[in-house]
Amino acid sequence: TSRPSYRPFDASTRSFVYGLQPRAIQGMLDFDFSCGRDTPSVAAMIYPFGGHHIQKFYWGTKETLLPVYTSIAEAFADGKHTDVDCIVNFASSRSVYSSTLEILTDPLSCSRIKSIALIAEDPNLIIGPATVGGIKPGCFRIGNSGGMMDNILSSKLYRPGSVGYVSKSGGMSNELNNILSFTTNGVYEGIAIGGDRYPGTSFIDHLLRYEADPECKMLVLLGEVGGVEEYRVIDAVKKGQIKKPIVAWAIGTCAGMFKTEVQFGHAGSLAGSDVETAEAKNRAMKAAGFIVPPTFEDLPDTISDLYQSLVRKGTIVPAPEREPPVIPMDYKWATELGLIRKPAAFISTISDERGQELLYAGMRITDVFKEDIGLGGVVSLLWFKRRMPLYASKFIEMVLMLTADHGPAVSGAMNTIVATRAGKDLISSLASGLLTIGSRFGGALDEAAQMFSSARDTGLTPREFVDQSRKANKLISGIGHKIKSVNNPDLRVSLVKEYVIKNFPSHSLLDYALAVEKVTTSKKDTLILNVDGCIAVCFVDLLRDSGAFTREEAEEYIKIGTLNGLFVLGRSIGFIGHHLDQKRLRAPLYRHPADDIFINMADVSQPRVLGRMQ
Ligand code: Q5B
Repeated sequence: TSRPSYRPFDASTRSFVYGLQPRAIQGMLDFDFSCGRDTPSVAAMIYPFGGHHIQKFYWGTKETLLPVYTSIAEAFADGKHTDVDCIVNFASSRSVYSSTLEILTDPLSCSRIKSIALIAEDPNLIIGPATVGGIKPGCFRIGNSGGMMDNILSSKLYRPGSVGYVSKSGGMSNELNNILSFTTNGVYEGIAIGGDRYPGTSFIDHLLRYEADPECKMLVLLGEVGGVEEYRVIDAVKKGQIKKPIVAWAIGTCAGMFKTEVQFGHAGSLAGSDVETAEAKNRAMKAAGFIVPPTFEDLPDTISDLYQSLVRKGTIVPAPEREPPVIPMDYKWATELGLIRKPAAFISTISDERGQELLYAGMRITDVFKEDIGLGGVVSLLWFKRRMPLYASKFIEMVLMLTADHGPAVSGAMNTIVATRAGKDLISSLASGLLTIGSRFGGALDEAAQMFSSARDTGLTPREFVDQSRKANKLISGIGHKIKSVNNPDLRVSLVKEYVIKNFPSHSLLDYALAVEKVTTSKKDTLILNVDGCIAVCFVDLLRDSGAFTREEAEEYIKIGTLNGLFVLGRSIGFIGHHLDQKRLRAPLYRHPADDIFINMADVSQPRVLGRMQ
């Protein structure tokens, strides 16, 4: 690049970001856009895990793609990214050593990279460790320096000013950005060298750069208690290496108010000797000709006075202000601030996993187990959004248990088995079985509930109901079974009847259905109240008479088709069992024997002409 060494960052600086830091990168790109840069300051990311891929970011109101490479070598290979000369290394302390070594030892990286935020070696510029980095208004932002975009905009960091500053802390840098935005024409460049006791570069390195850079007109040094870095600046001023006016303050003057030694936030902010105290540093800087305010509170006025005098002298000629482009606010942030709203596309009222604990209809998952509500209780919560009486949730469990399977010969199990033997996976085989559930097999509950309850509600006697159905050529759902009969009773139905008669407060619809069964079995002994029908009428009794539902709710659950769900849920257990069974048996592909299929095909080999008049 053609940049002088004292100016590592300008509006064409391009960088690699080491580490996956999408938020920080978006912040850098938003800053770039606000500065009016033509290209994003981040060219690519380096991340050793997950393979080479691409990530998407906003570029103003549009979007742009950035590649993610697995190594520096890969990033620079084949003549790529020749414009990159800076690396912002976000690697954690665990991996910062190896990643920095990679940057420093890769031959291409070694020759091209001029600055590394956090760690590097001569002749490169070192910023950090333990820093947010720095900012070059209008040009380049290292990582998260400068804070959120609203802060960047209000501190006018989207365009250069005339003041070069150094500080240790990122937080205090933000404060300086703010102070300089209203006391001067703003920041020319600001670097936070980091709170480490042994920073890669120190105040003096950056102040000497600012001194050499003709665009930087005045200096600000915000030092702090601990270390002797401020004295190196004092020496430079005394030796005439720094001639530009410099406002300075060492933070931590309150340390003297404490009886014991005070360690401030940074690792290095501890006075090891008298000269390292903030008081001593402020005295020494003042004596060397720095402009040192009486207190930190006076710092803005002191900076302002110096700035105004430089403007009067013509050293600084403030440029006309320009409005930064509008950066759209991120949707999430705008929502958090309560600035925007949008109607939700979905409404859900049964469960919530967003908080600390999963909730089923408002009940914490730990309470589900603490109160031992069982599977029936969970179904009550997630299907009916309420706790039901114990006998009711036990009834649900009973239904799930006794519908779990009815042998391999029923149509749903057959289809599961055939699908499994065709090589399908568990979910496909299960789905194949479930899709067989219909009005004749296992899916008669809803219609049975509806038919029996409306017949009884309209005052039909059981015989009238049977006759009316026959007249309408309509089979009664819940009546009839392929193999079960009066003489070969379905014991599942007996169990349900027994439980309901013993435990339910009312079983009037069951009684009505049993009276209907008397009529139908008098005609044919297989026309029993079957398992679907029995469960259905009992569930209507539960919905209507348990006291847990209003009448409207009970009718709605019948109308919206809830009850087939009981068979579907229960029988899924059996279908999965049949799938696993076939897998275990290594059952081969099934082909139905042709002699078991009567094939009756019409001969269509000759053209057929319809409606020809003779
Ligand atoms: N008739 C279940 O048919 C079956 C009549 C009827 C009035 C009726 C049939 C039916 C309604 C649907 C229903 C659930 C198809 C069944 C289940 C789960 C399962 C399965 C398992 C498990 C049986 C003979 C004569 C004819 C018909 C008359 C028949 N049904 N009249 N109302 N409902 N029921 N499904 O035996 O005069 O001779 O022409 O559709 O409730 O799926 O274990 O297998 O756990 O897996 O083939 O238990 O009843 O009798 O059709 O030859 O009829 O009875 O009109 O009269 P079938 P069909 P006619 S439980």
